[in-house]
Amino acid sequence: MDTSALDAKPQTSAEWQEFYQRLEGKSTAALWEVLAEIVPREPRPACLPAIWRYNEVRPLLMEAGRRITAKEAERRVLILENPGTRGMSRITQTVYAGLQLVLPGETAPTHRHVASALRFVIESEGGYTAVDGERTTMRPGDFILTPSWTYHDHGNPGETPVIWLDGLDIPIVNFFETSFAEHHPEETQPVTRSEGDSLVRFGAGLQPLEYQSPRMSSPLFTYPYSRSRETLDRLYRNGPVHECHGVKVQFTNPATGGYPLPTIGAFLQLFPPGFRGAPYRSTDATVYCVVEGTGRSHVGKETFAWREHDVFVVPSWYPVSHEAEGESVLFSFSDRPAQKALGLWREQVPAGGA
Ligand code: GTQ
Repeated sequence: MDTSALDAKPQTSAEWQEFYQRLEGKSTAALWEVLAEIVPREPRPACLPAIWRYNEVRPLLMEAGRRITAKEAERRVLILENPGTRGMSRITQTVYAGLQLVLPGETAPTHRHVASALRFVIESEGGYTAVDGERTTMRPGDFILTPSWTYHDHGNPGETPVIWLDGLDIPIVNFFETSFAEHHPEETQPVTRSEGDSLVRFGAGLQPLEYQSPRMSSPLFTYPYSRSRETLDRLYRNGPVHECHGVKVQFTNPATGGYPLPTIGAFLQLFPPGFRGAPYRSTDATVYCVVEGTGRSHVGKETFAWREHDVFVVPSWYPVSHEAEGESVLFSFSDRPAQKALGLWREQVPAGGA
């Protein structure tokens, strides 16, 4: 490939600068000065590899719990802000992540917004989230959806703090400038369907005869860890184990076989004891949350040692390789469905491998 246009050098002479000033005066600019930056040869992510250690962030979340109620805050959440994009309320360029706390006896009021959300439960003994009139009890490791524009509220009738990882497509919605949000007339929305209803209707490889997908998200709201963990366990016994990913599955919309949300995909993977994964990269910057075990992940030039509930992020096109001590499980999510829908997604597995 020739290099001229993609690697242009700036024109600095007084004569050029005078021309550029006249361009600026008419709201125009020289493409050749910025081409290499706006059409890079490969992704140049603004976000950086980073890790949030649960034992460091949890005390801050609990302090927030002493300072403000869930009701006052609307949502009591510590945003996990990427160090490369501070102040922008995001963990990657396209995805938001936060740790949400609901204390015993608290509720977080009912609202809805265009942004889609996922919850990955970290601590809960009887907390719930309600979506469209159906409550779902939260258990550690459960994956729960709040599709776009569905009313949702959270509550904790139990006796211990409830904490989960939030993942939302807020930066995508705001990039397109398409955000709407509103409160429900009632602080806690009425329960109109029995607990487990969506799991009964859609969680057994069956669906009601008359079902026609009313929206782009999965009609199944909750993916209990008891089920997904057993799937990983059996897949591990049946093999094979991928050289990069270990035993990896993706959460699906059971009505379509596609992703659970139109903008965010989510994954669960198991590493056998002593796993040493080969490097892999893809264009979807990925947020990982450790569910079980301890290990290390190499992300570009960084190495993150991780343990249960730690969150770390792998930016777009950074090589990542995972190593596990004992048997370990990682949850992850990214904007992969949005990239695929737009024809943007690429991945690279080791040459000759996989
Ligand atoms: O639970 O509805 O972390 O609206 C950010 C915005 C959680 C929520 C967040 C939200 C929510």
